[in-house]
Amino acid sequence: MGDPRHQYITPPDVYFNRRTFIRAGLVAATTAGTALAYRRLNGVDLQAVDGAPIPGIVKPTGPGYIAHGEQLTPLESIANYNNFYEFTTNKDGVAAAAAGFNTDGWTVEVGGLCAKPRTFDMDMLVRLSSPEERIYRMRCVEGWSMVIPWVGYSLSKLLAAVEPTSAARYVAFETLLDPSRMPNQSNDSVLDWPYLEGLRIDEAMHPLTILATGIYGQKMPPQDGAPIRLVVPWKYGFKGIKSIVKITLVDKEPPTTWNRSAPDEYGFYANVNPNHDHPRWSQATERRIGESDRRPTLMFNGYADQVASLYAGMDLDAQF
Ligand SMILES: Nc1nc2c(c(=O)[nH]1)N[C@H]1C(S)=C(S)[C@@H](COP(=O)(O)O)O[C@H]1N2
Ligand SMILES: [Mo]
Repeated sequence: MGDPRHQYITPPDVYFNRRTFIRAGLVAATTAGTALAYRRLNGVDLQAVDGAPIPGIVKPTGPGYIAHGEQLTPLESIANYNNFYEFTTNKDGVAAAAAGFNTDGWTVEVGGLCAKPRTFDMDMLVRLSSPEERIYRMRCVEGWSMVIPWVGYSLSKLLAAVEPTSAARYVAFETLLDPSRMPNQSNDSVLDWPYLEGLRIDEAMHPLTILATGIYGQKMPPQDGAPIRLVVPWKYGFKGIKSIVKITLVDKEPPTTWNRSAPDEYGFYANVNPNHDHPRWSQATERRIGESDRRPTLMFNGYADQVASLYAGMDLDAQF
């Protein structure tokens, strides 16, 4: 707790009284590709979201792929209340700080313990598999949640393409390191850059684990992790590393940014678990963006039927 960087995660009760929130959910969802006027809500400038529509989105119905019965969080809320510390630690300010983020010529280097390491450009990544709509709950470790219609496909498709060897037991992910494009990376008191994440290989191969290149049927806005980010719906949001440039198959549990920053607060697994409180707040409930009452947090964020078997025999509270 002596690490001054802990201040960057705001305890839930503080930020929920802040301006954007209460009304954010009242803003109507916009349709994909619609140009929005630049709007102000409760004094906050809302960035318009006007990404190019993604063609050919399919809607497979695998278990957990669509959060049935959940109301979608409006696009404006998803795109104006963000955690993306490379730009700013102010959630309301990420959209403006990331506007114009240049992803031209983006590549993702996929290598390590595999037979066919390769560097993919975005065209190759987009063509690798049909874009799928996945409507997932997202639960941030800070105690808020959203329901987000992602566009992407299972990470397993990409991993299969590079043919992991039997020695590959984990997958390590890395965000772009470029302070000229991600200005808060000039500030090394925020986090150690680049942002790092990791999964066990079976977690990475699970069909619910996706690489997302869009939301609401359109290309990913910069603030949500353009051009490509990870989404692991049964884990806390910080596992969903944004703006990925490198994916490496490795044999040992890789270092992860939040675990290194505060090992007693953020574990490697970070499975959503209402029974394991954060040292500084309860994880039993959450605030769904746009709702006023807190709701119970679900074990594995409601994906227990799909993923609990991955952790058979593990002490889930020890593996926080
Ligand atoms: N590179 C990078 N990835 C990141 C973060 C970050 O600061 N940097 N924040 C994480 C956290 S804490 C959350 S809750 C989600 C937020 O995603 P969203 O802004 O698209 O809702 O992104 C995660 N991925
Ligand atoms: Mo988060």
